[in-house]
Order: sequence, then structure tokens, then C-alpha cells
Amino acid sequence: MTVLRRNERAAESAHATMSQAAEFRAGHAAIVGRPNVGKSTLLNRLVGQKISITSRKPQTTRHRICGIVNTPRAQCAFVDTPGFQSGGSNALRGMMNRSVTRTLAEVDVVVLVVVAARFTAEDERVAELLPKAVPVLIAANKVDRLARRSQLLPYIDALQRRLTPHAIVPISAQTGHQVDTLLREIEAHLPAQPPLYPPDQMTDRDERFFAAEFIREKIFRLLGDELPYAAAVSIERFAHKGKLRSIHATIHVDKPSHKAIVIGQGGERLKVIASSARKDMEALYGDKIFLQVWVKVRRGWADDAAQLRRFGYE
Ligand SMILES: Nc1nc2c(ncn2[C@@H]2O[C@H](COP(=O)(O)OP(=O)(O)OP(=O)(O)O)[C@@H](O)[C@H]2O)c(=O)[nH]1
Ligand SMILES: [Mg+2]
Repeated sequence: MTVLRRNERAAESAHATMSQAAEFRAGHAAIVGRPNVGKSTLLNRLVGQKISITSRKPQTTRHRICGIVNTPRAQCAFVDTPGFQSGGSNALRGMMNRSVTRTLAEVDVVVLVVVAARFTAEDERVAELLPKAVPVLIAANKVDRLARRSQLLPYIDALQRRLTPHAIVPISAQTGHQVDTLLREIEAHLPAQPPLYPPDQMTDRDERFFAAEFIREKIFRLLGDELPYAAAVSIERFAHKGKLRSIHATIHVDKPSHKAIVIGQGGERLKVIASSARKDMEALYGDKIFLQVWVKVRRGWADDAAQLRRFGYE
């Protein structure tokens, strides 16, 4: 599989800084939390590239994705996970939750993301899943939205007593506020060992994956509340011709009425979905894209294990 690489200059400078540290640390950190707290926004901020899709709607992330961050002292592979969902279930939700628990079993550090000054029953259920043997850091996100900063100290105190994490760092993944402080805390809890990934590797996913994900993001961002959950994207063709990538994608929806909504009047909505996804792909790959998108009705795909595997759900 071809994984996505950093450009040469960024890789060289990462390599130069990485070799300076006396005691180098490296490992994996899981980013977990209930849906919509800002896990994927945090991953993108840490990596400095948009690799994980985000939206105002909960349950945007469906696939585990790893983003690798190199600093002078450490290499940290962050694993973004789907928001953990309690209650009701279909095959898709089961797979998403299993991907969270599997990730928790594999990492050196856990970053539990919560929304600053809030701790809900759903947060509590995620906290109960956390392994006892692994250091847990809490990122209290969206501090830019806090009406009163004075809310923060009592909140941190209460959380510290309740969950006894190794640290609580108030951050804003959106503005970048204190994300560096969080990163330094995480580094300090990684095992001392050489880097696990080559310095030019940015993620564990290939270009096909991002093509499908960026299309799905536009569906989440541009369509009404119900429809995004009933849509999946597959890549039929991904061909390189010189510097041009030619991509054929299919959006699978549950019902014929959904198909009409995705396509829109005179195909307008589908055009907007495709062109904004193409711009994201061009920004990430640094080359031109020719993208064609079709819409197909596939009833019950979210409850069909074979279909889910076809769409890349593990
Ligand atoms: N104001 C503010 N909004 C944020 C911040 N971080 C994330 N958001 C917004 O919160 C919403 C959810 O962000 P995501 O990163 O998609 O959240 P997530 O936890 O990955 O969500 P799921 O994948 O659905 O579990 C988006 O609209 C983000 O723009 C922040 O620091 N401040
Ligand atoms: Mg997410």
C-alpha cells in the first residue's frame, strides 16, 4: 500500500531535528472521546495538515486514522477514532465502537478529549473504557467558547479528583491554543525508543482513503441532518497519469429519495460536493485531480457486514 508522504523538505527537517535529542521517545497515542468533541480537529492541528474529516454533526469519523508528528524530542503517532457511542446499535455503530476499544488496547498514551467545563454521562462511559495500565491525559477542548475563564479551575479540579489523569490541558483545537503544551505532555509519557516510522511518513492511510473521506465530509457538511448517516463512499478507480490523478467515486445511499437530494436540482448539489472534495484532495496531494462522482441506491448497507467491509470498515 502506498501511504501518503510529506514533501521532501519537511521530511529532511524532521529527520535533522529528530536526531538531535539525547533520549528520544516514540509511540502511539489514541485520541478518544464522545462524538463531536473535536478529536479530528485536534489530530489535524497536531499534524498541521487536514487528514481527518470534521463537521458540526456527531459521528463524522467512522475510520481509525493515524497521523504522525515529529518533534526534536519525540515521534508520536496519533490515532483518531470514531466518537464512542452508547445506546442503540446497528452493524456500523458496532464496528465503530470496536475500532475504539481495539485502538485503546494498542497504544502507549490515551488522550481523552472532552469539552471544557462540561462532563456528560457519555463522557463518563468513555472514561470507563480507558485501560488502567496506560497514562491518560485529558484535553479540555473548545476553551475559545467558554463564556467565563473562571469556570475552568473548579472544572479541572473536579475532573482531576474524579478521573485522576496524568494531566489536564485546556486547549482549543480550532485556534491551536495550548496544543503545543498538550503535545509536550504527551511526549513525556511515550516510551524511550527510536522512531517507529520514517520521517517522511505523515499517515498510515493511502490516497484512495482520503479521496473517499473528503467526499464523505462534504456530504456531512452540505446535506441536512439525517442524510449523511445514510451515506457511504467507495472509490471505483484511482489512476495516475503523469501528474494527473483520475478518480471515480460512488456515493451509496439508502433510498431513491436520498439519491435525488444528493444530486440536487439539475445536479447542482453533486457538483458542489465533487468540486469541494477535489480541492481538498489537490491541497493534500499537491497535484491535479480529475474527479467523477456517481450516486447509487444500496438499501440497508449500514446493517450489512459484507457491504461495510467493502466500504473499508474493519
Ligand atoms: N469553537 C470550537 N469548535 C471546535 C473546536 N474543536 C473542534 N470544534 C468544532 O467541533 C465540531 C466537531 O469537531 P470534530 O473534530 O469533527 O469532532 P470529533 O470529536 O472528531 O467528532 P466525531 O468524529 O463525530 O466523533 C466541528 O464543527 C469543529 O469545527 C474548538 O477548539 N473550538
Ligand atoms: Mg472525528
